[in-house]
Amino acid sequence: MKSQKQVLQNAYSSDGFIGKYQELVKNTVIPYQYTVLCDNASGVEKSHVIQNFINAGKAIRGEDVGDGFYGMVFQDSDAAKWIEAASYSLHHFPDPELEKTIDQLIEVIAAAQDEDGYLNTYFTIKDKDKRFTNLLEGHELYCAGHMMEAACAYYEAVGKRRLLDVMLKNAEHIYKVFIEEGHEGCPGHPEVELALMKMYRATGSEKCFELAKHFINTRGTDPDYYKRERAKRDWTVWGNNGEDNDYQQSSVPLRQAERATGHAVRAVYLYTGMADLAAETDDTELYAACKRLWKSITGKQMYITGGIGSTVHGEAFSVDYDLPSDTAYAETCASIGLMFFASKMLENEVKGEYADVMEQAFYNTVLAGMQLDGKKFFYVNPLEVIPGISGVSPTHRHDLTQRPDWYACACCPPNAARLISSFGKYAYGENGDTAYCHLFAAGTVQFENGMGLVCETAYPYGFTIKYKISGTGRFAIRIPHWSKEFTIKINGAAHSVAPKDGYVYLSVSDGDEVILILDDSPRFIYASSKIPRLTGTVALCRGPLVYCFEGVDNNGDVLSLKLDTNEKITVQKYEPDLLGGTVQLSVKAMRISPTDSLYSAEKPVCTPCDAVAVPYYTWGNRGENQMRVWMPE
Ligand code: FUB
Ligand code: ZN
Repeated sequence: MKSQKQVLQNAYSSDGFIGKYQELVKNTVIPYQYTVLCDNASGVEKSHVIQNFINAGKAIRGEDVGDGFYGMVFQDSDAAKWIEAASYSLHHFPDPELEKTIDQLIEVIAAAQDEDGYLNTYFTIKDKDKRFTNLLEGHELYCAGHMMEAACAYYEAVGKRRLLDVMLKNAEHIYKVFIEEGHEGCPGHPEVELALMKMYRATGSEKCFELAKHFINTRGTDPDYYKRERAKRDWTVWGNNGEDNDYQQSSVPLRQAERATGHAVRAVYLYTGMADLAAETDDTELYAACKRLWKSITGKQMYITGGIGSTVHGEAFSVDYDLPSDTAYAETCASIGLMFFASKMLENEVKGEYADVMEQAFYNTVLAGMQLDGKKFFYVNPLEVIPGISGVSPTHRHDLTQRPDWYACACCPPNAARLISSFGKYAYGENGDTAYCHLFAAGTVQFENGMGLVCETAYPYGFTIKYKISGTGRFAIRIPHWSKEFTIKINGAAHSVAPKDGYVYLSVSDGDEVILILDDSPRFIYASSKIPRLTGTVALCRGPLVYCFEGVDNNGDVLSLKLDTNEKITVQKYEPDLLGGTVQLSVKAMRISPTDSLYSAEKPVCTPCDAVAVPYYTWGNRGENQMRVWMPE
């Protein structure tokens, strides 16, 4: 029995923080990304993704494939994620023109589907006979999963079935290959598992459900599969030998997994599918494995910004407590996947820690992944950059100081867009007569159980959240772990209630006004001494926001600053024109005077000063400069 379920909700309000991001996605990100996908954006990496579908359609019809396939083996997924982002956006902002564009694109995609349901432009254009022979690297099931997610989103948001039917046929084909014909192996890049669960709910197809179960239950039961598969092939995509089962999350059956390992995005997509299946089927053993994996990530392998997958080597989890700030990988997609995982954990059990992490990842790494103007994107999210070293030194080449417009491997930009436009899905949930609020966003929400609410808040810059309730039932609101104190008022009267597992449960009636006031104090945060190089350092947070220090606010140099944590943090006033509207924090600090020599026996001279911090998600928006989250104290 699910503890509560996600429903697509409108968390949009034109004056809310999330609403502004959703408008940005609608007005800028979606149109901009579409021009990139059509190869009409100048000066950016070529995409060719739509042309790939056109060319695959030609291959299906036996015509000349023109300029063939271009891009990554998983290029198809960029179009899928764009459709998903655009679909969720249509839910808030109906737009016949955009709908027409999606419908046309869907026809191009449908034309690239083979008679038997197979759909993948790389293999259709390049070599039909190689289908499903390189599960390790080929990404066919990954691309299928993303297109299934797009199909479900378009159906959910707009009610049109065309893409859903295409992807159901595709899912049935995969079912035939892997279940009826007994093809061995599991997706090298998990994703289809979580997508099949969505397909199952959207279409009622038992085949989708069986297939999701199959991939989850068989993964790790045959640890030699990828090695055997590699030995049968005389070709590879990237030269992966299939021998690192930890990397492939396939060394043990998933129910026995103890630690999150390997490629971080793959891991959290996989765990999302597992948690979804566990909730759907009341599978306590599977949920117990999910809990261990959750703990392994959030207790030992996660940055304060909600970033995960700390090493560039394989875009992967490293060993426990290896969380370097300056060489961090922390891919934007991995934090998005962590949010997916968290939201499915919430469907197993309503616990504040899941929504806390969802929020931590969103307001910090996910938002940092996108420039404030919606046109540039970070793939990698370091917690410290030093121009001249970051992006330059061989050990720091992946940690860029500025967001590029686009990437040859463009997984993150459309992923951020789909997440932001579906924010309401993560913010709310319901079960029977209870409506849940996990995340705070101004907007109007209608639950399936008949309850509804209008939420007004300036969160994350205002800490009062006002709900006007319609309908009668229970209303559960998360109290974030960082809010040491909070006040609840119902119709103006203070209401004393103790949180249970991070949520307060209130009985509400039609017309009630519920006000939640959270703790707005800024705080110093200290890291575990097990994390190398963080001893003697401190980070600044306020509400869900992690702050960072940038050179531009600190005389061009943050490396020479040490914070005085005996002094109070000052909260500056809200600046509507700074960084899209923000609140800076300032702290008393000491600046170490520069010396000419590399090393010296002389004790540095320190001069008192004020150090100024901005929210981490806004960094890198004012030109190239130093940035640091963890500061010496
Ligand atoms: O492999 C597909 C996507 O590209 C992954 O999820 C990202 O980490 C990037 O490698
Ligand atoms: Zn990515």
